Amino acid sequence: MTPTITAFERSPDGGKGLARDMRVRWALEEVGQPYDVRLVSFAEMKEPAHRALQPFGQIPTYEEGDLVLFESGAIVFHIAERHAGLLPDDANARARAITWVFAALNTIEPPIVDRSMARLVEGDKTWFEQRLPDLEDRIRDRLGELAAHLGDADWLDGEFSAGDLMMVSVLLRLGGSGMLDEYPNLSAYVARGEARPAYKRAFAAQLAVFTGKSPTG
Ligand code: GTB
Repeated sequence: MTPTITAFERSPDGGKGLARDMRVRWALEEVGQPYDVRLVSFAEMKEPAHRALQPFGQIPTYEEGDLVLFESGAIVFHIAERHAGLLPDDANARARAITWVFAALNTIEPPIVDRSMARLVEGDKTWFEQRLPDLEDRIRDRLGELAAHLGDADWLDGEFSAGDLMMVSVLLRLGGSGMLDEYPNLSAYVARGEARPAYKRAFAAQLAVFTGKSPTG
């Protein structure tokens, strides 16, 4: 059964792939599962019909038959569980890969989101420029720790997994900040993720929503 996901009708990032449907698209591309996309406006996201799928009135959602999921982490985990390619077969390696999904969402993403939200909501306040270094130092603490763990490995724990997919997706949210450049092994890690054919297909598909052009040209 072909699943349907939801995405922004018009993403505020202008097609940079930063909205959270991108990680779901990437996971579906990695496992070779075709999918449909239903685009929703900001107004539609807050309507009862969408809230029945996503109680918080957000994207992405995932519908597959009578299964409805929300939360990008839960959706990616579901895809990884149902298809080969994103989780190792070995039980312990699988548990570690899942741990990295949680680490990306619970340990790395929160300070990155704090910085983005501060910029969005408080960017015009007089005290914003004073607050920014603290927000960025909190991100740097985590990036330094992550960089130390990664070392010169290609991926966080052996083969590429859902943990890497989620971590790269989260780190990409720092694009334009210059912060990733301070950690050359993390920059290279993110570049390896972006170089994956599945990532490129997912990126082209979400960009096509914005440009109106077909991803295949
Ligand atoms: N925890 C949920 C999940 O992981 O699925 C969070 C979902 C979420 O935050 N969805 C956002 C949304 O629907 C879109 S992705 N927001 C609308 C609302 O809450 O009313 C967050 C996002 C939005 C825009 C950019 N951007 O423009 O760069 C980046 C990320």
